[in-house]
Amino acid sequence: MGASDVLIACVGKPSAGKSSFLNAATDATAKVGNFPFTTIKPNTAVAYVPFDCPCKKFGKEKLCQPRYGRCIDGKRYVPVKILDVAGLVPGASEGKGLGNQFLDDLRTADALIHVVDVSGTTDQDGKETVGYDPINDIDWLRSEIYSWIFNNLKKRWGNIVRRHVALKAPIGETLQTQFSGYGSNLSMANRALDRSGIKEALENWDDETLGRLVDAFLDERFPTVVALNKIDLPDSDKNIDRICRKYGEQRIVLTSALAETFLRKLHKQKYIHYYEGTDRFDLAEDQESPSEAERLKPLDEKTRSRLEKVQDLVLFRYGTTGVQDVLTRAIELLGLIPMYPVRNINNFTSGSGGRTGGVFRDCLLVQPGTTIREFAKMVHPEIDKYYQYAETVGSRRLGEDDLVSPEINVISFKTSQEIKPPQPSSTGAGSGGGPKTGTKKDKDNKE
Ligand SMILES: Nc1nc2c(ncn2[C@@H]2O[C@H](COP(=O)(O)OP(=O)(O)O)[C@@H](O)[C@H]2O)c(=O)[nH]1
Ligand SMILES: [Mg+2]
Repeated sequence: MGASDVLIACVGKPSAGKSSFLNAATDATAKVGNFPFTTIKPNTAVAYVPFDCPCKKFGKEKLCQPRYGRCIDGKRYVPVKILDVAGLVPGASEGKGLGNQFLDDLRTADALIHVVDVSGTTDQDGKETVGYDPINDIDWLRSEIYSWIFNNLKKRWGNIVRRHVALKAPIGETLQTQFSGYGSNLSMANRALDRSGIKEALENWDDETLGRLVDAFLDERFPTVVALNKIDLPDSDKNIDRICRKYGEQRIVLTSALAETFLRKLHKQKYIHYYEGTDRFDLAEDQESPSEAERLKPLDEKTRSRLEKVQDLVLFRYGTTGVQDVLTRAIELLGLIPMYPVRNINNFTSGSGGRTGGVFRDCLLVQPGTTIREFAKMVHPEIDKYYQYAETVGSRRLGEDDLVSPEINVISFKTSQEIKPPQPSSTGAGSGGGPKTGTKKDKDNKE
């Protein structure tokens, strides 16, 4: 994975609906290749996460011109990668171990979506059944990852403590040496330690203390949204209530990958106009005087009755299909801030070398805690090299140690030399100056 891309991994037992979720989340209507990612593996897809675009606040909706993704009436759809992680088989920690491919995939992920079949119609191996309790699946994934990390630490604990004492290292650094293999960085290791509330010296930790640390590390390293999928099936209802009561609603989203795929397909085929992420769609008979391009086709009886079913079982009951909500929730858990670098802080264009480029052309998802100077480097290495100062709306100057935030998400960098525009490449994926989705990983790796 490119160090600067946000990657969300879909995990879950076989037949939970991972591939269906990926399909549903992938926008078939977007232009092919309309994203900045240069490498897309076969089991990876690109989804678009909505944010409020500043074009709305500044009355520039008509001029807004995203280089990647799109902007519809002030809703900005920013590309992120999602990965279909197959190969998670139950009973792994009792001998079989988590598969290597599975662990490799996990290491590259910024956040996880745990897809759970909430209907109880598939057993722990993904085989058809009735009345299976999906709570088993939820607990099971976390305990698998927990055991993987706990056992690895435990095996080497004697050595870890000896080395720690000999080097007189801060605890965070000792832990990071152990956690780096899971895709951690120093600030993450330190946050895990803080979160655990552990105050004892490392040499006095017992298994319970170590367990608390691993728990805290899991929360920091693998923020997880649980997608309770297949809510369209009749048996789902009773399980949903029970699960939400047990786990709280913060990390749980109800989804029907099937319903979302169906709605998007009808949209693409121009039978309906589906407003993604809502409970609304238009039919041909709802249109008053559509332009030729917008005109919808009439539905046949069979499709119409399927659509009514989706409306009754999913949209009316739960508000949305949940697919977009899962992605939004994952980005929220990561705390990523959409940042909009522009060349001209007055008209928000990004032209260079005499050309005028689109308004709010670029959007980067940035980790909280990133400084303005670090952000400059993410936008373009040459901006860092020739950096003079940064300003936000109203030509207000920012310090290079100020932190990025939603309040100052439109930023222009002044440099001592003109920055060359990125070379357009054949894939449309700019390498140099293209908008990147930055995560704390790139930043911390350079610490
Ligand atoms: N009713 C219903 N079926 C679904 C839903 N999502 C997936 N499925 C079905 O569940 C089965 C397994 O889905 P798949 O995406 O292949 O699961 P994976 O093994 O986790 O990738 C397929 O028959 C899907 O059509 C859903 O939201 N509702
Ligand atoms: Mg699959």
